Amino acid sequence: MTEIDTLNHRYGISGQVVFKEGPGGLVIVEVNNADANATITLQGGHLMSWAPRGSQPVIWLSKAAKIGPGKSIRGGVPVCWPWFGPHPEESSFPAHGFARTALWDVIASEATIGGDTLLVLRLVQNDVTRSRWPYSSQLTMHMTLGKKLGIDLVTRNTGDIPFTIGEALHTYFDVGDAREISIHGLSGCEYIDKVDGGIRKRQTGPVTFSAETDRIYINTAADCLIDDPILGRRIHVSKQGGRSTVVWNPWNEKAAKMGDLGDEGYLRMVCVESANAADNLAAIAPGDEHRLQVSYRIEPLPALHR
Ligand code: TA6
Repeated sequence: MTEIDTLNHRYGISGQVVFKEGPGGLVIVEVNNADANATITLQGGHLMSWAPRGSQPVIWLSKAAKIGPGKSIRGGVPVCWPWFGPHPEESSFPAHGFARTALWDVIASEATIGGDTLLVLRLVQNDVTRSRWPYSSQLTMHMTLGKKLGIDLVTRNTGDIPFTIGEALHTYFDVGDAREISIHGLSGCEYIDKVDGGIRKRQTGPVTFSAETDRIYINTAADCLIDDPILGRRIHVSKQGGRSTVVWNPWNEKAAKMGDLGDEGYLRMVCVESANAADNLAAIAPGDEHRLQVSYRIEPLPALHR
């Protein structure tokens, strides 16, 4: 029995959860229920797409994404763990940690009575991960897929040494035109402006985009709203357990150098990342569990905001 056969036998749900070989030879799981469809690769525990039934996709995936073994995928919901950004000491370690390119396995699947699909994945630890993270820990991810998308990233300290993590659900949202959107919920928050030498500033009003934008908003538990007048919708980005929100769009010049964002792809995406980064790293004591939770949903953009 192949790995995919075994996965379908143990965790497949007829007509709702199907494991198959996907792009780049990666194992993917396709989720289809009455309220939504989604695609996740087991490499990275990486949700690549989510669309509520009858809606434009909410999660953006680059048409030029390079999908294959060991490669980070441009788009979807990359899992940044156990550090965010460059490793604080080891420049040879991968940016944003190793979870997004490591193998994850499935530990549960369920068709919930509410009509959602629940998938629970666990990071597979091996010599490579242990060489980069010398602590006893377990990382699991609980995805609830339906009219809303819920993701819980759960870190458990299974050893007797305390540790501190940086993390983010580095979500790429699909927008009609990044030049026309506005992000609400961060006004008054302090942020680190990575495009302006990392100096600290304070947000006034909504976040709008006309150039490369790369900001770590700190000490904020606020939900965010992405108002999109082109697609006529509002994306609610709710979080629990995250004290930072990262907002990123590479804009044209950086996008052109990246090679996997596609032509003008930067105009169709914005990253609003629920995180614990910079000043907000999460300390986890032995035996404790830390949960970073997000919930995304869409509604028509209220007429007043069009
Ligand atoms: O979250 C924003 C950011 O840290 C940017 O600085 C940029 O590096 C982006 O992540 C993408 O990083 P990646 O390693 O996926 O190319």
